[in-house]
Amino acid sequence: MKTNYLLLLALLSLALMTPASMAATHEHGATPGGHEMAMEQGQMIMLGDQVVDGVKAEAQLNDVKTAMARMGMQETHHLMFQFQETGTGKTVEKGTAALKIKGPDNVESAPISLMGMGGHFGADIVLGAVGLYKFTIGTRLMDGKTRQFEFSYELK
Ligand SMILES: [Cu+2]
Repeated sequence: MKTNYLLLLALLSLALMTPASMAATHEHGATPGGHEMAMEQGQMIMLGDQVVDGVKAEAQLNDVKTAMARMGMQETHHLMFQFQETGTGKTVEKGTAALKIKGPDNVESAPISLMGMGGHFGADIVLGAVGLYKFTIGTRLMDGKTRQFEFSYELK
């Protein structure tokens, strides 16, 4: 009984901490320059872009280790993707996306669902060891088609 209560408390505090972590990571859609906010927090790393079947995905990694550690959280990076219809140049805001991370140990993570947040999709992730990371992103966006994008990053 007591254990359950403690677990509930832990879950509640987790739920309460999520918005704080998001705010610390960057501003989501509150201003048109949301990404400039992000640049003030740690290092912004561009991972390039890739076009698949009429959609361009642009990936950015934001080093948030210091801000997260200050809040007692273990996440080291905010990974975000911006999708654009190549035909119209329009930013895709709706749809679902999931991420898999393969780390230097060559083990692929379970899918992490990405949250749509003011023009981009993102997640706070842990890159715990130096080495090469492969990010595989599966999407189902505006037209209901599935697409897969791949990015990589070497953590030094
Ligand atoms: Cu984000």
